[in-house]
Amino acid sequence: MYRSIILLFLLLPSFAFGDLAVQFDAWARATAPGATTGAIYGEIHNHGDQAIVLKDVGFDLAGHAMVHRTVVRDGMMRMVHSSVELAPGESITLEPGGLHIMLMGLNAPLERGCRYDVTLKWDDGSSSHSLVTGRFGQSKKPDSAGQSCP
Ligand SMILES: [Cu+2]
Repeated sequence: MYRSIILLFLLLPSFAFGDLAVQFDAWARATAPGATTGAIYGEIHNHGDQAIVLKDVGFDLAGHAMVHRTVVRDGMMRMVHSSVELAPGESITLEPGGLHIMLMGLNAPLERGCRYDVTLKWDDGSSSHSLVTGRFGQSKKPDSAGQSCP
Protein backbone atom coordinates (compact mmCIF):
# COMPACT_ATOMS: atom_id res chain seq x y z
CA MET A 1 0.00 0.00 0.00
CA TYR A 2 2.58 2.58 1.09
CA ARG A 3 4.90 1.41 -1.61
CA SER A 4 2.35 2.07 -4.35
CA ILE A 5 1.66 5.58 -3.03
CA ILE A 6 5.37 6.38 -3.13
CA LEU A 7 5.58 4.99 -6.66
CA LEU A 8 2.68 7.17 -7.75
CA PHE A 9 4.48 10.28 -6.54
CA LEU A 10 7.65 9.27 -8.36
CA LEU A 11 5.69 8.88 -11.59
CA LEU A 12 3.74 12.13 -11.35
CA PRO A 13 6.30 14.52 -12.86
CA SER A 14 6.43 12.66 -16.16
CA PHE A 15 2.63 12.79 -16.43
CA ALA A 16 2.59 16.47 -15.55
CA PHE A 17 4.94 17.39 -18.37
CA GLY A 18 3.19 15.21 -20.91
CA ASP A 19 4.60 15.81 -24.37
CA LEU A 20 6.62 18.79 -23.23
CA ALA A 21 9.74 16.82 -22.36
CA VAL A 22 11.89 19.73 -23.48
CA GLN A 23 11.41 23.29 -22.35
CA PHE A 24 13.10 26.12 -24.23
CA ASP A 25 12.86 29.62 -22.75
CA ALA A 26 14.06 31.56 -25.75
CA TRP A 27 14.93 35.14 -26.59
CA ALA A 28 16.55 36.96 -29.48
CA ARG A 29 18.05 40.35 -30.08
CA ALA A 30 16.05 42.58 -32.34
CA THR A 31 17.88 42.88 -35.70
CA ALA A 32 18.57 45.98 -37.75
CA PRO A 33 16.46 46.50 -40.88
CA GLY A 34 18.05 44.67 -43.78
CA ALA A 35 20.14 42.36 -41.57
CA THR A 36 20.13 38.81 -42.90
CA THR A 37 21.45 37.08 -39.78
CA GLY A 38 20.23 36.86 -36.20
CA ALA A 39 20.63 34.65 -33.16
CA ILE A 40 18.40 32.95 -30.61
CA TYR A 41 19.51 32.41 -27.01
CA GLY A 42 17.93 30.99 -23.89
CA GLU A 43 17.71 27.95 -21.63
CA ILE A 44 16.93 24.45 -22.86
CA HIS A 45 15.90 21.91 -20.23
CA ASN A 46 15.31 18.20 -20.76
CA HIS A 47 12.52 17.11 -18.41
CA GLY A 48 12.36 13.67 -20.02
CA ASP A 49 13.99 10.44 -18.92
CA GLN A 50 15.95 9.89 -22.16
CA ALA A 51 19.06 11.58 -23.51
CA ILE A 52 18.17 13.58 -26.60
CA VAL A 53 20.13 15.06 -29.47
CA LEU A 54 19.02 18.11 -31.42
CA LYS A 55 18.53 17.25 -35.09
CA ASP A 56 17.14 20.39 -36.63
CA VAL A 57 15.86 23.88 -35.89
CA GLY A 58 12.87 25.43 -37.61
CA PHE A 59 12.32 29.18 -37.84
CA ASP A 60 9.94 30.51 -40.48
CA LEU A 61 11.63 33.85 -41.15
CA ALA A 62 15.06 32.31 -41.73
CA GLY A 63 16.24 30.38 -44.78
CA HIS A 64 18.37 28.26 -42.46
CA ALA A 65 18.80 27.84 -38.70
CA MET A 66 21.57 25.87 -36.98
CA VAL A 67 23.41 25.65 -33.68
CA HIS A 68 26.71 27.52 -33.46
CA ARG A 69 29.30 27.85 -30.77
CA THR A 70 31.52 30.92 -30.57
CA VAL A 71 35.16 29.95 -30.06
CA VAL A 72 38.43 31.85 -30.00
CA ARG A 73 41.06 30.41 -32.32
CA ASP A 74 44.42 32.09 -32.87
CA GLY A 75 43.04 35.17 -31.12
CA MET A 76 40.09 35.39 -33.54
CA MET A 77 36.44 34.92 -32.65
CA ARG A 78 34.85 32.36 -34.88
CA MET A 79 31.56 30.52 -34.97
CA VAL A 80 31.57 26.78 -35.54
CA HIS A 81 28.72 24.35 -36.06
CA SER A 82 27.89 22.62 -32.80
CA SER A 83 25.73 19.79 -31.57
CA VAL A 84 23.36 19.82 -28.61
CA GLU A 85 22.90 16.68 -26.52
CA LEU A 86 21.00 16.74 -23.24
CA ALA A 87 21.04 14.01 -20.61
CA PRO A 88 17.81 13.47 -18.64
CA GLY A 89 17.31 16.45 -16.33
CA GLU A 90 20.10 18.41 -17.96
CA SER A 91 19.91 22.11 -18.92
CA ILE A 92 22.09 24.19 -21.19
CA THR A 93 22.29 27.92 -21.67
CA LEU A 94 22.55 29.55 -25.07
CA GLU A 95 24.04 33.02 -24.63
CA PRO A 96 25.91 35.76 -26.49
CA GLY A 97 29.55 34.75 -26.94
CA GLY A 98 28.73 31.04 -26.51
CA LEU A 99 26.24 28.57 -27.82
CA HIS A 100 23.43 30.06 -29.95
CA ILE A 101 20.95 29.24 -32.66
CA MET A 102 22.17 31.04 -35.76
CA LEU A 103 19.54 32.35 -38.12
CA MET A 104 20.71 32.81 -41.69
CA GLY A 105 18.87 34.25 -44.65
CA LEU A 106 16.41 36.26 -42.55
CA ASN A 107 13.72 37.62 -44.85
CA ALA A 108 12.37 40.10 -42.27
CA PRO A 109 13.91 41.80 -39.23
CA LEU A 110 13.32 40.44 -35.73
CA GLU A 111 11.49 43.26 -34.03
CA ARG A 112 11.65 44.32 -30.43
CA GLY A 113 8.60 43.13 -28.51
CA CYS A 114 7.46 40.75 -31.26
CA ARG A 115 7.08 37.02 -30.69
CA TYR A 116 8.22 34.36 -33.13
CA ASP A 117 7.87 30.58 -33.18
CA VAL A 118 10.94 28.41 -33.00
CA THR A 119 10.82 24.61 -33.30
CA LEU A 120 13.49 22.27 -31.99
CA LYS A 121 13.39 18.81 -33.58
CA TRP A 122 14.91 15.98 -31.53
CA ASP A 123 16.33 12.60 -32.50
CA ASP A 124 13.51 10.74 -30.72
CA GLY A 125 11.06 12.23 -33.22
CA SER A 126 9.62 14.80 -30.84
CA SER A 127 9.51 18.56 -31.45
CA SER A 128 9.41 21.41 -28.98
CA HIS A 129 7.75 24.67 -29.92
CA SER A 130 8.69 27.90 -28.18
CA LEU A 131 8.06 31.57 -28.56
CA VAL A 132 11.03 33.88 -29.03
CA THR A 133 10.63 37.53 -28.11
CA GLY A 134 12.80 40.15 -29.79
CA ARG A 135 14.70 42.19 -27.21
CA PHE A 136 16.65 45.39 -27.31
CA GLY A 137 20.45 45.48 -27.40
CA GLN A 138 22.32 43.38 -24.84
CA SER A 139 19.41 43.13 -22.46
CA LYS A 140 18.67 39.65 -21.20
CA LYS A 141 15.49 40.83 -19.56
CA PRO A 142 12.33 41.01 -21.63
CA ASP A 143 11.27 44.48 -22.70
CA SER A 144 7.71 43.21 -22.56
CA ALA A 145 5.82 39.94 -22.62
CA GLY A 146 5.84 40.23 -26.40
CA GLN A 147 3.04 40.14 -28.93
CA SER A 148 2.50 38.53 -32.28
CA CYS A 149 3.39 40.91 -35.06
CA PRO A 150 2.27 40.75 -38.65
CU1 LIG B 1 26.54 31.91 -35.28
